[in-house]
Amino acid sequence: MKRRQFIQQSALGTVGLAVAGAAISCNEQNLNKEMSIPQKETLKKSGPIAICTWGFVDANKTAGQFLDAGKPALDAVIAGVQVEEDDIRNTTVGKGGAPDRSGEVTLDACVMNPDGDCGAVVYVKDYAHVAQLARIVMEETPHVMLAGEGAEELAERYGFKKDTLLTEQSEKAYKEWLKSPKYKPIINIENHDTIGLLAIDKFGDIAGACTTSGLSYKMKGRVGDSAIIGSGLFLDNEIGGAVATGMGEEIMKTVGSFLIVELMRQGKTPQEACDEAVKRVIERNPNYKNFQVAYIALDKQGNTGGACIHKGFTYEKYENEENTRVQPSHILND
Ligand code: SD4
Repeated sequence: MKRRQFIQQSALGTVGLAVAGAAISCNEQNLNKEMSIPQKETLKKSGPIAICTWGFVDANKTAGQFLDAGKPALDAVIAGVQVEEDDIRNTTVGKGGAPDRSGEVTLDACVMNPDGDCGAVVYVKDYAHVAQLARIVMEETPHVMLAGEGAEELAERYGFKKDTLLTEQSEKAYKEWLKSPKYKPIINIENHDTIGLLAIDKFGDIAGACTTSGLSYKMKGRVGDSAIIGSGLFLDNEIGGAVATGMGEEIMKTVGSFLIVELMRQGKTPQEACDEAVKRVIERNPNYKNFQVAYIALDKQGNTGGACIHKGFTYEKYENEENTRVQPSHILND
């Protein structure tokens, strides 16, 4: 069986399950019995959906409202994550992000569009809107990833606003940390963290973005999972998408977001796929109680799921003009 045909049949199978037990309309019956090729519009069980990591209500609503206004998913996810890139209260994203051990704030981000194109930037100083910068890499250069000075030069060339990312508050916290610096990077288990945002738009197309300042007081030059396509973010517009947050080193070892999309391709629901990806992280890692890893996922039919190690993680879901908080499955109850 050709790959495309297989995917289409799997997708049909999922739709069949989704409508079982409900009053099945004539169209849906036809869809199950007669259609051999699923059509985008018919397959969608609802309107646009946006989901994002942690409790970023404003960011997720912004993305959702973009979608409701008929904007493409990529515009929506970038507008959404920019809310956090601008929010100085978030110490893990954009302006106000915690610095590395040398006192410098460096940002990582990536984006993917429905065509499977991707762009990423890492180790970026002085510019907060790194998800948009990743989009410029994707759309305006022949490359997928730019690092450091090269990315900053691109930002300047495209008129991005230069900014001081270290705020008074994050500098104060850094100085406090310097009093007894531990080499261990600190991962925030319960509070605001990296934002990864996935959206499915009115046309049924999926896009995603992920943006972060990484681990607080990380080693100079350290880059985490958030800008690594397949780890912090992955999507296939025929299947669905996934994003990650938490200890990037552990996410990269299992290429978590790619894994989730591949598991969904094999027929797992977003929830089952996220559960399996977390299981992979903890399986051979006796230290798993000491860090957080969390995933969220969205499939082509608009089903969502999420899983994490520590209970403190939640995700936001915008659907039918409403934003709700979802508590995903978790391994530890602390
Ligand atoms: C990183 N995954 O750089 C990011 C950090 C993060 O929640 O997600 N914090 O490893």
